[in-house]
Amino acid sequence: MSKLDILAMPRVHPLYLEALRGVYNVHTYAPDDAQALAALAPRIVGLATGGESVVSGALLAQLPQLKMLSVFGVGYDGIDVQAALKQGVPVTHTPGVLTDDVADLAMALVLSVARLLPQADQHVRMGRWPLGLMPLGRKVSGARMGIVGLGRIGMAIAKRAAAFDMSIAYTTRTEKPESGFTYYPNATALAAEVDFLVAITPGGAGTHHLINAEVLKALGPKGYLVNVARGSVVDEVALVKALSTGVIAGAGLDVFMNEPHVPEALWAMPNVVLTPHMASATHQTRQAMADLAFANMQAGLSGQPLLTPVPECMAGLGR
Ligand code: NAP
Ligand code: 8YV
Repeated sequence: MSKLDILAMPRVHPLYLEALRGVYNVHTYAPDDAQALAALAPRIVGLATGGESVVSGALLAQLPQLKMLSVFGVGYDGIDVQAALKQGVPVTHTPGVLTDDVADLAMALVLSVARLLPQADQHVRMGRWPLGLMPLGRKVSGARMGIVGLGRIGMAIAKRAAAFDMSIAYTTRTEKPESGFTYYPNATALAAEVDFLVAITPGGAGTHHLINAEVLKALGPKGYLVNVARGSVVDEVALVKALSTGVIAGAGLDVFMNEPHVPEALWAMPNVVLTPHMASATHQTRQAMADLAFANMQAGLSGQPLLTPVPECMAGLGR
C-alpha cells in the first residue's frame, strides 16, 4: 500500500519529522512556492505543525483532502482552529508532557535575572574576579510570586515557587479557589503586589498585550517580569522602554513578538536574560512531544480516538 502524504510546516521539530517519515511521505511546506503546493495539495491528508507555526484558513482551504492537523506543542495560537473545524479537520496538541520543563525554565529565568547568573559567569570567564566584586543580586527565596495564567504550567511554577518559600498570587479569567493562592482580577492588580510576575497564558487575541505599560508600572522599579507564554502576551515596545528607564528592575524572556528576531535594544541590557524559545527543549521532553504529536497524527488518520485534541475540537467535533 502506498504511503499517505503529510505536509510539514517549516521548522517543525526533527524528532517529530523522523517519526512521521517512518510511516508517511513527508513534504515540507514552502510558503513561496505556490506551484509546488498546488501539485501536492490533492494528496495531503495530514498537516504537521509546531507550537509557533502559523496556519491560516486560506492555507487550510488549499488542502481539500486534509483529515488531521497535529501540533508539536501545547500552544496553538497560530492555527486557525475554527477554519479547521469548519473543514471537518480535527486539531491536536501536546499538553502535559512539557509542563515540568517549562516550569523549570520559568524558575531558571527568575533565578538567573535576580541572581545575575549571566553576568556572574562572564565575571569569572573574563578574568574580572580578581579585580573586584560583582554587584549584589535580589533574594528569591521568600519573595512574592505572581502568576498570570494558572493552568497546567502555572500550577507547576507555583509548586516550584512554594519550594522557595515564595508567597503565591495569580490572575486568570476565572478564579481557581481550589488552588488556595491569592486571586487578583487582572494583571495590573497582581503586578502591584508581587516581586516576580510570570506570564504563562496561551497566546492569541484573548491575551494580546495583557502585560502592557500599565502593568509594568504597577510591577515597579523593584519588580521583575518573566515571560514563558508567547511574545504577543507582552507589549514588547512598552517592555523595552520600561527596562531602559527603570520602570521595572529586569526581565527573563523566552518568547518574543517576532521570533527568531529579538529587539536589538534588549541585547545589551544587563538587567535582562534572554533565551531562544527553549522552555521545553530537553531531550526527554522533545521526544515525549514528538511521540504524542505522532500518535495523534496516526490516530486521526486511522480513525482511532484522538489522544489530546485541543479543547475547541472536543466541543466542535463531538469527541
Ligand atoms: P493551560 O493549562 O490551558 O493554562 C492556561 C491558563 O491561562 C489557564 O489558567 C487560563 O485560565 C489562563 N488564561 C487564559 N486566558 C487568559 C487571560 N486572558 N487572562 C488571564 N489568564 C488567562 O495551558 P498550559 O499547558 O499551562 O500552557 C500555557 C501556555 O504556555 C501555552 O498555551 C503556550 O502559549 C505557553 N507555552 C510556552 C512554552 C515555551 O516554550 N516558552 C512551552 C509550552 C507552553 P482561565 O481560562 O481561567 O483564564
Ligand atoms: C515549543 C511551545 O517550543 O508547546 C508550546 O506551546 O511553545 C514549545 O513547547 C514549540 O511548540 C515547538 O514548536
